[in-house]
Amino acid sequence: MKKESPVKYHFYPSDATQVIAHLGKEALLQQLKKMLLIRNFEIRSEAAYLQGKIGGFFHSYMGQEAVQTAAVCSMGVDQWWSTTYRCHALALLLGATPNELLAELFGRETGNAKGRGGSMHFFTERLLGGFGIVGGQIPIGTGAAFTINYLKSVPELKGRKNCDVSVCFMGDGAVAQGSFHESLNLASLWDLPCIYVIENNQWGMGTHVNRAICVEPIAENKAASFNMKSYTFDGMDFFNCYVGFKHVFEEMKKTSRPVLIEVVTERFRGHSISDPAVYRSKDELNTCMARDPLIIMFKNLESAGLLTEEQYHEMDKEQKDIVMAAVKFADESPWPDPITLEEDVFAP
Ligand SMILES: Cc1ncc(C[n+]2csc(CCOP(=O)(O)OP(=O)(O)O)c2C)c(N)n1
Repeated sequence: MKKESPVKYHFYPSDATQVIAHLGKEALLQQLKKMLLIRNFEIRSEAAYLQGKIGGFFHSYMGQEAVQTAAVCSMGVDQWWSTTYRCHALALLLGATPNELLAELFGRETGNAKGRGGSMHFFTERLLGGFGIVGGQIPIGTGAAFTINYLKSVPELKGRKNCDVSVCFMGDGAVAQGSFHESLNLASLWDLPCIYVIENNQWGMGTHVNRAICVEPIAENKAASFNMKSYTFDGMDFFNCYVGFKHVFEEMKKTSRPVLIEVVTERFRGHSISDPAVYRSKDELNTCMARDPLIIMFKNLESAGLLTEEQYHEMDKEQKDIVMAAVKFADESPWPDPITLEEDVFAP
């Protein structure tokens, strides 16, 4: 059960009007389109799961769309990225196609990991995964940041293609893991350009964050013990996340100092598809869904005269059609040939 939560967050200051002027109409519509693609992807895959077309674990990113969309928009695809099992959105944002991701969920040969990984293990050239172990990606993201510095410091490797930063997303539940503390300690000691992002969606499975983590706001309280700067963003507001991530990114390119960010957000579904979320009342859910990140973005664009409600629904329908076509593609794709079962297995 949830306890009363009097947490006072200090969000990084932002002004939607300035972001609208800075990014311009086309770029903003592209971002909204991406958020609509993610939402439709989650809705249609959930339906396919309930029809028995998908097996295994399934964790929806619905409600959190603004966070990773803004992060990728502000830093560009070409960084190192790592995240949890809640990885559908990040894979889409980093260029994986709806076809290959749906096929992966369906366990088909045409899938993103040839049908072997499923929902929790999407990857792209820059996405190091999709991790099922809570906190498992934190040392990986830290190692990627180490690589960035290493490539810069070894003269023979200086010509190699490199990134500016490593961005490592985690849930609030991961903060209590040892891997969090070891990683942030080393990142600070070694000046690693790693942006650690806690997506605080208030719950770790059915346990409310204020029953699991002893200090809140989390980043604000924890960062000092790693000699890091901290920031807090409003995860339901694309504009706030965009301004905050952009600031951190530009600062890190100059300092190479790691940073701890807490993004306050909400998941609109249970922890996973098999969680009916009875620990959260209907009223609580309605309150958080009233701050739907897609609607907040739409309302801002509408009041700036960049989008009408009709155009918004058209965009939504376009993205729905793309996802429906991907569901068909997945459904018609072949199963992996059993003879290939031992391919890509590295264990001796
Ligand atoms: C090391 C480890 N312990 C426990 C689990 C079981 N488990 C899976 S998800 C989860 C909750 C994590 O919550 P949080 O980090 O807040 O992420 P969210 O699911 O809210 O995005 C737990 C305890 C696990 N996968 N790995």
